[in-house]
Amino acid sequence: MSNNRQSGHCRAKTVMSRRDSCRAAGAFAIAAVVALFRPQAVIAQPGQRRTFALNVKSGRVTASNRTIKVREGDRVELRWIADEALALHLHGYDVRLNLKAGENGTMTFEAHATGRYPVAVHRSGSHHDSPVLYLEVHPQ
Ligand SMILES: [Cu+2]
Repeated sequence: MSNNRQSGHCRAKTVMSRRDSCRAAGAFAIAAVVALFRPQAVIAQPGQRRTFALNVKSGRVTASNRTIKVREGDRVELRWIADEALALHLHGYDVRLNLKAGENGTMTFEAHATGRYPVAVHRSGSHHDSPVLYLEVHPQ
């Protein structure tokens, strides 16, 4: 008799604890779903500050990579120095910079538009040489 009662009590306890763990698993699953759809994942994060030092010699950038990559929304700073006087023109963003030989010059802008944009050298009049650099703005 007492054995039967004990086993019955045990079985009830087992069922109870199973239900509890089920409820806990359910709550965990809901928390995971809420975390996945938090609005924070949708809101654009503020852009980073990206600085590039670029050295132009004989009309060419000496940096190993002639394509620089940034993210949409970044604050971009292109610090130029050249061995001759020249005018630089970042197409698309339409940022222009006149450099004197051996003097630093900086282009500063926010990368608000995605795409691939050339930086051309203007030496005389409207003559366009092949781009010295490409700026790639990738989506966030
Ligand atoms: Cu141009």
